[in-house]
Amino acid sequence: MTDQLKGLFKSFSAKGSYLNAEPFGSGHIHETWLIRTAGPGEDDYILQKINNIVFKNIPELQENIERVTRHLRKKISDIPGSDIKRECLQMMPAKDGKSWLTDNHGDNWRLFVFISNHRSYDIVDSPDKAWEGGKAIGRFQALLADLPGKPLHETIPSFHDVEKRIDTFINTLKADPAGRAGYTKPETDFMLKRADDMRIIHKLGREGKIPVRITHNDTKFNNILFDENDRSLCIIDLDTVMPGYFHSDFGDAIRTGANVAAEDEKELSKIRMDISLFRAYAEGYLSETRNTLNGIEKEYLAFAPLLMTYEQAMRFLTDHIDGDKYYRIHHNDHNLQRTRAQIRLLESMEEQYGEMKGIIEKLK
Ligand code: ADP
Ligand code: GN1
Ligand code: MG
Repeated sequence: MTDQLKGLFKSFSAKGSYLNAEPFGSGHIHETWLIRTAGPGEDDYILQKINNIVFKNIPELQENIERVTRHLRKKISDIPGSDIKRECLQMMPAKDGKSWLTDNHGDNWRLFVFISNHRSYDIVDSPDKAWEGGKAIGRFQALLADLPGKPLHETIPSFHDVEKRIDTFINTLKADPAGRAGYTKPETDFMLKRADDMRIIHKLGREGKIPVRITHNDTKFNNILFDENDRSLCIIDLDTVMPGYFHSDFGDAIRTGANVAAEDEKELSKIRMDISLFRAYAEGYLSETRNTLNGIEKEYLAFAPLLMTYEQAMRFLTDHIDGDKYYRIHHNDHNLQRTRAQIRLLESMEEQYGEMKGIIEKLK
């Protein structure tokens, strides 16, 4: 493997002599390696094998990231005092000029400059970090609002279309390819009972009351990197930047950034949405987006975390019933454990929904 990674690294136009490689991060989708270089002052790199079951059209995927990073680079460079090297993801081209390369097994690889001295959090432990995260996502959305040119490609069709997710779930349940539908009945019933309530944001979207904008679509908290002083630094994982509703970004960040426990916590009693983290995140987010969001978008902001937690529980459960084809798992029942944790988190949000609405009402 080491020889292969070294060979791949050398096929990119990156400065620096290869020292070693190690698996890196806790992402669920790609195979990610940190490539260390030997010389002092040389950049390190992130080498990724792109998951081509999840992303079926690699040229379109890469074209989106090229356009988005080019635009962000230009805008962030114009901000006085910005540190462009650490505030914007940078992809290095392969020696043939393309932004990815295909190896002799047909796997696709890409290389990013490693953002040095960053911190990354799977669990958020203070309102200050939550506020920073909210501000970072709001700013990211604002920076992309004037992306020039044609619409971005839909890298995963209907990614946050909960109505399609519900249909896929029901079809998977009927097909039951791994014989798991029987024992997951309690979780299935929980999901189906809430299905109708979850359609509201998409209904408002269809009616033109909530606009389609450019969104990140995977605002899991560990996709926001922080600096040594715990100030937000850079938004990464740009694979799903495409047209969407702001609610997806707000909701998914709360799902991961206001949960006091891990996304897959086994001990369900440890899982809870912390209302002070919710408030801090919302404050940071609205400090950037207050003047952009329309009245109906604001009215449904408090609902977004419930929707995204529901959708995530359904995605994990669908994958479990389907025989674990989508997410990287670390043990047999991992997707079921993740489902149960998300269900518990959703219950905690439901218990606090009145308070969440009150907070947004005051802040908006
Ligand atoms: P996945 O879709 O699998 O989550 P990511 O693109 O988020 O893949 O990368 C996985 C992890 O690798 C991230 O959570 C982060 O820890 C790390 N990472 C990715 N890109 C960079 C980068 N340019 N600099 C530093 N760390 C990075
Ligand atoms: C995946 O790529 P990563 O690990 O940041 C997934 C998200 C899920 C998340 C759940 C492209 O995010 O949609 O919310 O896992 N990304 C994709 O942890 O499906
Ligand atoms: Mg990620």
